[in-house]
Amino acid sequence: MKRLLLTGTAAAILATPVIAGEIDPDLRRIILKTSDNEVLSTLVFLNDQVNIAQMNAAMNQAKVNLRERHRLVVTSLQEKAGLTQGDLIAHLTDLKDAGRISDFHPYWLSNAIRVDATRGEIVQLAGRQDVLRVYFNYPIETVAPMGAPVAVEQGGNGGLDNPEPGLVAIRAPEVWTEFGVMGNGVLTSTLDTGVDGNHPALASRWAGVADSRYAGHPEWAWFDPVTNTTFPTAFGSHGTHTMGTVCGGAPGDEIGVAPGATWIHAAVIDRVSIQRTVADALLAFEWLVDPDGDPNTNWDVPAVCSNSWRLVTGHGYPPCDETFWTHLDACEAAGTLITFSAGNEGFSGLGRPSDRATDEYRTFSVAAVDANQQGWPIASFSSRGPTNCTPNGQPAIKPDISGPGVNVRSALPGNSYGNLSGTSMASPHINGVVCLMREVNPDLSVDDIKQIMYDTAFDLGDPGEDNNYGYGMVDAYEAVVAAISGDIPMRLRAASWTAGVETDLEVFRATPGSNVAFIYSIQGTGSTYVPQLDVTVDLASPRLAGIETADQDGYALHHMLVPFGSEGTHVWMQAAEFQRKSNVVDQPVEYRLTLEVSRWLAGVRGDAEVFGATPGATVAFLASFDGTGSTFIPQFNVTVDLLNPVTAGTRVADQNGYALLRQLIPTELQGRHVWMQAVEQRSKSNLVEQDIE
Ligand SMILES: [Ca+2]
Ligand SMILES: [Ca+2]
Repeated sequence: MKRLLLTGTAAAILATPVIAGEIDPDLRRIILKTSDNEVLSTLVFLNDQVNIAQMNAAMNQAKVNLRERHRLVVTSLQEKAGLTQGDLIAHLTDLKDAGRISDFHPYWLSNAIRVDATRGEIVQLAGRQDVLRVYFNYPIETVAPMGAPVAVEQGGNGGLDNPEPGLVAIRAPEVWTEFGVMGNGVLTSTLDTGVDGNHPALASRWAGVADSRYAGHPEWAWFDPVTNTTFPTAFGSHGTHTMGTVCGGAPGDEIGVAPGATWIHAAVIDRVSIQRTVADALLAFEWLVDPDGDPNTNWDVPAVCSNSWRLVTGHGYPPCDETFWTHLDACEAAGTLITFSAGNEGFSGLGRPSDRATDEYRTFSVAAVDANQQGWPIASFSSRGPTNCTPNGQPAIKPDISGPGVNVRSALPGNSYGNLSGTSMASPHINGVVCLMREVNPDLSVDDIKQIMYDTAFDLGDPGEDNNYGYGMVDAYEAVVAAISGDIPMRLRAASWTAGVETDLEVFRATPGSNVAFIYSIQGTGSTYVPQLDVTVDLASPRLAGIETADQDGYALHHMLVPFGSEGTHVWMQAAEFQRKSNVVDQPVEYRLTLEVSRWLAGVRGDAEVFGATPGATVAFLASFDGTGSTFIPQFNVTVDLLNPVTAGTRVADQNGYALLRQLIPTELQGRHVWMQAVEQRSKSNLVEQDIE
């Protein structure tokens, strides 16, 4: 067992009994490396938090409009903070007056207080009854673009006649011309490095000048807690470029997806030498969710906020950290869709909070593709999934959606334009598509907008959702068409298909109370009319897995035992109800047993390993020198894919379903070709085929 040796004081501090709250494990590690007098910035979360998930579900069910959502969420959060923070604030005020802590700041978006203090004071605060947990207040930073901006001429590209390749790829110009929809009347936002408010692509649509309701209140449209400016200013080129992609458009040079939208901005990221932290971002989200400070108005609340920054491991920020999640959930419940760039770390993984996959919709994470190339290949730098930040720790697919992010031309401070690459450039494209959707359907909920984007995305890479592209390239045209109709398709989700194992088929957004048929095909896709349901499904020779009745939320679940016989092939699944059908899910049928065999060298010991067996079951390792075929093995009640199989050996699978056969390969087998398969009761593995060397 590993033993952690602690120096005297640190050990004594962490040995202090914690009565109610606790210190986050990462803060504990930091405390151990901190001296007694050093001031640490922390976020103290109170015990009593609004249950946003429950509130959001109730509002979804009641189809509460955005204005009412905004009011309910903001007032609930503010009331919670007001009712529960009094004692702690009084205590912190005393501590500050006595010189025992440096500073503190209360929040309401999450029921939390930033406290800057020495480790001794922090540990004591964590012990309070009203404290849930104390976190380190980590630094944050932009997803730095790949390389410096490459200046390009204004008007040399772009415009309605010659739009940017990225805009064409996501079909934004088709939305502009066919529907006249450009995001007019929609308010958008970003949290970034500031924006050049004089840039011709953006100046006229800064909400502070575009909308008379802001007269005398620039602070409702521009948030700068660092230097308290009152007019949009660029503190780096990043924020001007990303906002340009959202809604930029000097007349005749529309560089943005939604060049009719107005914008507000919080300049809280990478303020040059001033390090920004989670607490600053929390302050910005608190502003964003109600800029005019009046919960009864929601004209001031942006439809969407794209974030081209993240919390990184380089700063010690741990994977899957949930510190940040509550603020984002509150913003989304109040009606503002939040997107994050996946990150520019390629296969080394996703940034935080892009790595979160606690459900289908959070955190909405954006990959970058090269829209200048045919087939829109994934950018090499685009952070790949999967993630393990899931409720059960099992891997989940990330990111969620793709947008153009290679050599994207947009605005740069000082009336110029330039190309940048990065997932930072992809996320604003998604922001712009949300603006277009909200223009045609202002009350679409955040979850519905994301679902429509998933359903209408142009699939790239491996069929279906994948760890490079998510659901694929966002399709502004199809997304707007779906938003106009408001008909959000029924959605089928299928767990993995493993022969001989029970699987779950889930349907969302069925008609409440209707009969949902779960169907599958092992013959591929086609077009088959189903008279009982009066619907034409997209499957060839469909088979019925079962019928379930959708509940009041339109949810239906079917458990089925995946039949043997199609292992190693594909299955296509679809759900249908009267006159409606779901998406098609296309999956490989997996083997329950996986066989792995080392190289066979005559005269040398060879290993054959089986994974995924039933613990305690007898596993037979079969070999055939006659090739593949179809042979029924009565003892195991299974038909194997071998001709004239011989049993190389049997083993009992251990508690992890693992079995190993280690055998000397007879020298006389040299030069032969062998096919191998493993079987247990009613289950067989993949085939392994090799030459014996
Ligand atoms: Ca308001
Ligand atoms: Ca795909």
